[in-house]
Amino acid sequence: MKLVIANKNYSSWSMRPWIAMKAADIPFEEVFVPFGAPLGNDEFKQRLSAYTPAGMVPVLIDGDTHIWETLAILEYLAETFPDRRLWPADAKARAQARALAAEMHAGFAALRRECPMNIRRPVRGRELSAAAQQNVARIEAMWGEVRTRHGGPFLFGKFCAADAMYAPVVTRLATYGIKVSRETLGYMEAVMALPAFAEWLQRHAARLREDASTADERRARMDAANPKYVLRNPTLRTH
Ligand SMILES: N[C@@H](CCC(=O)N[C@@H](CS)C(=O)NCC(=O)O)C(=O)O
Repeated sequence: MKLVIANKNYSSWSMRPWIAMKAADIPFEEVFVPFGAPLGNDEFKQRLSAYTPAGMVPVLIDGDTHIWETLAILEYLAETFPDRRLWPADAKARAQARALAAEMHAGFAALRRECPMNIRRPVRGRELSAAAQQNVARIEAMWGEVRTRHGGPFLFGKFCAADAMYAPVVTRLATYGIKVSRETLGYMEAVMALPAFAEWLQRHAARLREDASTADERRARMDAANPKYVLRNPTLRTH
């Protein structure tokens, strides 16, 4: 299986199935398509068109089948690897886990807009609009309710697809210094302590290092090939 994702710093939708697959120990090959700038640029869409005409990551590829849309990917993984228990075993818990996942998929627009995932950003507080504050209150209430019912440390006891859906929200609450309850912090700690979460951060850091050394090499090559001062303005070259 292959999972097509974009930049680990920003791509919250990429993070969800990636974390789910790592946490459930489902092997896959990662295919990285960088966002570039600005978001939605032609080169990104062009590169991605090899995997999906939908123009967005993530995409799961299993043989000749391409699955786009995060919830569909998680469902496919759960069906393909039933022993990994990506959804809770109990039917009622499973229905609620799906409700939480769907609410994340369709909702919390204000929080998503005001606090985009940005792992590299130094932790600094941010004032939230009333709408985003309501989103946070709803998320905390929902997490609290299911964790109380199922005993934690994850939403439904053991890690499941609903936790994967909320992993980027955990980073947002942390990055933007959003004030949350002790219970919420307990959940955030559980998610951040996942080896899969740590691996996402490590891989992100490794790519930053790689990009930095590529930039250094490029600079060194330029310096070696060019004299220190080059008049690049073509009108000056005519003199
Ligand atoms: N509904 C989609 C959302 C995917 C999505 O928004 N992906 C973003 C990256 S996090 C994307 O590919 N954006 C590229 C663009 O907007 O051009 C899903 O659940 O997979």
